[in-house]
Amino acid sequence: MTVAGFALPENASSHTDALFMPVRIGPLELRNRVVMAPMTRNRAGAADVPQPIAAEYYRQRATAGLIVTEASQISPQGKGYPGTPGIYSREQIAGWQRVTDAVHRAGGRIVLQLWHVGRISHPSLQPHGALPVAPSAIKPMGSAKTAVGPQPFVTPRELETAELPGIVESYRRAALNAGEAGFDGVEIHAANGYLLDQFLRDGTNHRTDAYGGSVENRARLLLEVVEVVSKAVGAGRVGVRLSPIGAFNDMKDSDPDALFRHVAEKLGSRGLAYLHVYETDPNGFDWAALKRAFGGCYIANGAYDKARAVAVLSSGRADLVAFGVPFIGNPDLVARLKTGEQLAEADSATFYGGDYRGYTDYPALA
Ligand code: 8OZ
Repeated sequence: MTVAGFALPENASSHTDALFMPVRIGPLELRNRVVMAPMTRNRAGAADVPQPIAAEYYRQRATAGLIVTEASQISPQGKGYPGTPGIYSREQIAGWQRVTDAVHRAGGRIVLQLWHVGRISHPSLQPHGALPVAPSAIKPMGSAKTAVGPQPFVTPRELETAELPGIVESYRRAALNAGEAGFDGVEIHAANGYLLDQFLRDGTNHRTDAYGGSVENRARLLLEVVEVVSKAVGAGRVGVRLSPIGAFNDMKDSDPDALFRHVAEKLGSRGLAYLHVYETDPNGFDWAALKRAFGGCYIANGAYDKARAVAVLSSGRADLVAFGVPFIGNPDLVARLKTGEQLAEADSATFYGGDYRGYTDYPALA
């Protein structure tokens, strides 16, 4: 992994400069260290095609050093919510091309987040009403978000070992599609209780084959995906997102320190663009040790405000910081962080689904 221009100059005129220093990640030149975090917005159209309004939404936010798109299913089986976009059909590639063109014309950089939801789905969202699939037949607590509202989760079908090469192949294909759609890279979503995270953590993985049991075995599927995706688009264009202690989607692990140290070390040897970490509790885990284990570019995420972002960069504990909700209400978040301008509050009623309202109608400051 190459990260040039990485160290912050000793004579930076103010610590806030840390956020606005350009950085090179693999082949990508980023204009600042403010990342737009991936956020599900549920506004894709028929056949899970991103609509023209998505191009407008991302273009408005193109002053981010890097945009990570909303999670996008790599296959029909990978879908778990209404209105999420895919990256497996010609129409979806064409829809995403509008997005990457708009962001690039505005001078921005954008990577696509590759997603398979595993058990966080419902037969009504699956091809032919099939059961969702997972490492083990363990039903999550809670409800799936279906087209007709919340429905209790069902017990997923345990994937056969012989099916796993097909899943890996879907990731490879999706990464190639992302390249064709003009993305600068891809982020493999291995966080928040979706399929790859379900394999990593032992609350959801009770397998007895080579993909379950030891931390080495539980990390195997993720590392196979990283391998083929890196071959497809170049390791320097591949990031991975983790959430080591996130409980969302009914997740737990008996020893997250050991598991994620192993995962970070293995990922660190692959020449990846970055590791993107959802730090769900700033004090609940040794994030610095995770960055050291990885050894490359680390993107911190999790309710950061300007002061904490500047502090985490200045301390060397992270190299970039991703902001989520602040980017919804503030398309010009980078400018507002720079000037110290007041941030607009985003309306959570329009986070998931709907139209342009709460999506492309948040103004930038004049
Ligand atoms: C919120 C609602 C639906 C999906 C994640 C992709 O948490 C998601 C997601 C978040 O990673």
